[in-house]
Parts: sequence; C-alpha cells; structure tokens
Amino acid sequence: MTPNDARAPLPPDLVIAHTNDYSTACRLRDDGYEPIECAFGQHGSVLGRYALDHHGTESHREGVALRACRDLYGACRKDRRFVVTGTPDADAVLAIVALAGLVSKGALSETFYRLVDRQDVDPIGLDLFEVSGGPELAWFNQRPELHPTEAGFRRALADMVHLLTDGVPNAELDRTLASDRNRRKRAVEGIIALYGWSGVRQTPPGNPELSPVRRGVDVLAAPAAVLVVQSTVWGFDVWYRLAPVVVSYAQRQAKVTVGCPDKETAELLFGPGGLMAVWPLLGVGWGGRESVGGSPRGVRLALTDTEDTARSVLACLAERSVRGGESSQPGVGRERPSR
Ligand SMILES: [Mn+2]
Repeated sequence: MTPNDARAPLPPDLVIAHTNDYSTACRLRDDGYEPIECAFGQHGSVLGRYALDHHGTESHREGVALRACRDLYGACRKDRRFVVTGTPDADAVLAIVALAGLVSKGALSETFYRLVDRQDVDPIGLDLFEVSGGPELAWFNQRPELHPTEAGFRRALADMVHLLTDGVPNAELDRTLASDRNRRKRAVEGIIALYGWSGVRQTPPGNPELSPVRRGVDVLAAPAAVLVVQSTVWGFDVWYRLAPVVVSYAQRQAKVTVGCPDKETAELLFGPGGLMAVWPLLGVGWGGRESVGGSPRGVRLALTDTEDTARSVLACLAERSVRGGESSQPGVGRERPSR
C-alpha cells in the first residue's frame, strides 16, 4: 500500500531548502526564505522575519508550531519558501503547514498544536496514547521516512496534511500503539542496573510503567537514584520512572549519555547548572546541557565505561547529599563550593 500516492500533492510553489550549513541558511534567509528551527550549534540560530526557533540562545521563545498555528496562520502563503535543517519533527513540520496555509485554519485544532508543542518542549511524563490527538501524533512520529533531507521534509509535510485533513484510519492507529508497546518493552529489556541513593544496587521493579515519572522535589521520594541502560530504542519516558538520573549506553555509536528529566530536576540534584558541574568530573571532552549530555565526540566507549560513569554520578550525589534528610529544603545552603 502506498497511501501517499492517493493524497493531494503539495502545492508547486512550496519550496523546502534543507541545509546543514550555517552560511547557506543565512544566504537563503537573506534571499527571502523563512528559516524554521535553523539552529546550528555554536553558530547559533538563523532567524527570519518571524524568528521561528526556540533552541539554544532562542530558548526563551515559545515553540514554532504553537506560534505558527496560533498567531501566524497563512503568513507565508504568498511566498512559500522555507529553509530547514535536521530531521522533520512534528513541531517544524506543523509550523510550515500553518505558515504556508497547506490546510484550512479550521483543520488546525488548538488541542493538537498544543500537544505537538508539549511533546516537543517537554515530552517526559506525556503518554501520547492517553490524550486527545496523541495517537495521531504518535502515528506521525513513527513515519518511517522522516529523514533529514528535503525529500524527508516533503514526505513529512504530506503526512501531516493527510493527518489533519483526512485523519488516520483506526487500523493504522492500532498498529501505531502496538509498535509503541513493543518499543517500551524493549526499553525495559535494556535495563542493566539500578542504584539507590547510597549507591547500593537494587533489583528493578518488574513493571516500571506502574511507577510515576518524578521531577523537581518529587525525585527525592524516588526509591532509586541512577539507572543504567543499554538499548536500541528511545526509552527515557520509561526509564525516568525508575530513577531521576539515567546513564545510557548506545552500542552502535559506542557513546554514553547522562540525562535528567529536566533542568530543574538536574539543578536540584547537582546544584546550579545541573549536569554542567558533573561533566568535568567524568573526563576530558564530556559535555552537554544542564539536563543531558555525554561522552566526547569521536571517542568510542565500552559498556563497562557506563558503569564507571554511573559510579561517578553516584559519588556526585553522595557528596552533595541531596537526600541527607536533615533539611526539609534539600539543596538549600549546601551548594558545591565554587573553585
Ligand atoms: Mn521544536
């Protein structure tokens, strides 16, 4: 079955330029293309007329689909040229659909675009299969051809238009749920070790999905501190139910990632700057953001290194004694001395 063949084609004046190059994105922007989520690491963001990015230095801005659907519907209908980078995620794709007016305004429900925004900005603890519009969004996220190319974006745009105008047949939503159940199962199978706050190894619970995702001060009630996983699937929505710090090993890239559910939680556990205080302790070249990061680019690590990383993280937690029990306001007055 090739459902896309039966769908309405994208309009001929819609131009999608995909680039991984900062100066190319700048040049296209200067030519009148509207950049959508064009963040280029240390170069920063390429912003057009509507400043449609919310990464890095632009993280104070609201998400792009939210702004495009709510405030900017049809704003680019007369000049439908866009420059993009990276993979076609739902946020960027829905933003283009709205700006270019590829569907009627009535097809853009507030429930759906707010859900796309939430999933983009803060996905941990969100179960798409329990909210309105969620199964449809999960269907989009599972499209197999969301490649970081112009063709990938065009396919994603066609899929999004299809979702918004025709809806997704129930049989396809059923397959989406089955596939997601399988992903969660594999995420659980990837669990290697669970450590309590004192560093003692624990037996992981049989069904992690019964535990809540804890964030902010609630993490101090979590029975465990650090979870070590090795998995071929994305499983942070499952793993953060077991511990507020996840150390994961990606075998294919031979890379170790350390993450917390969000910045607030990371700062509660590790002090101001969150994991920024931890990276130097893990070795040369480790780095990332306050809530997530990992081993140096180009350095191949082994699974045993993952256990060492977990030990170092546990040592940081022990030193800060965030769960010391002598204060009802954990962390206050006990910051790491700066040096
Ligand atoms: Mn986004």
